[in-house]
Amino acid sequence: MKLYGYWRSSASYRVRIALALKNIDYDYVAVNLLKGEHKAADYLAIHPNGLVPTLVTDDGVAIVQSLAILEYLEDVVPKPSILPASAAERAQARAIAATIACEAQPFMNLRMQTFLREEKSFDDAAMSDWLNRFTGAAMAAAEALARKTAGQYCVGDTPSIADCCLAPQWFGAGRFGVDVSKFTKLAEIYERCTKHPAFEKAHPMNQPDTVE
Ligand SMILES: N[C@@H](CCC(=O)N[C@@H](CS)C(=O)NCC(=O)O)C(=O)O
Repeated sequence: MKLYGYWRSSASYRVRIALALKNIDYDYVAVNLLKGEHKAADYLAIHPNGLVPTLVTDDGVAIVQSLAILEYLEDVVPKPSILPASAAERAQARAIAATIACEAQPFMNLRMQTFLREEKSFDDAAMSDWLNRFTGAAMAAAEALARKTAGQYCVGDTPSIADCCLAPQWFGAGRFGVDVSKFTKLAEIYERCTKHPAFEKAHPMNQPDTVE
């Protein structure tokens, strides 16, 4: 398999965690977002929306959208599973993953921030308001959901797709100054994730394209 990603991209980081949890070997192709490589014609041919990540299977199928990639990895390498055992808990793990991936992370995106700063005159204070209002609200929802389902991790005692999304979100929120001080359950789970070897391997600071 081949993963097109960027070291600091939280959506790429989600997929790297799942690959590491499942011990799947893959080739990593760095797509430099700051140089606009995600908008190059050859990359748009595999990801029409010009975002990372993209996973290209051994059969040459390009799969986009990190949540779809996580589900694909679960289908082709079921063990160790990144979904809990019961149907209700699987839905709860997917719900936390979606709350983060669909409702918290998009507000932090490079294209969103570039548009607001360059075309809507957002300064640091306005950007901070924006991020804290919208990303903060979705993270508060994730916190409330995790409080109902968490054991050692977001749902039960095993890392799931919810944790694959939580760790990158926590990292990104820290980068962009989102106030996470009230999210004590997520903080506790994130701390546990940082000690897990798969999360460590997938961490942005440990990638071939990491810039110190
Ligand atoms: N929903 C997509 C989001 C992908 C995404 O937003 N990727 C970001 C990096 S985390 C990106 O490529 N941003 C480039 C840009 O905003 O121009 C997924 O989960 O894969």
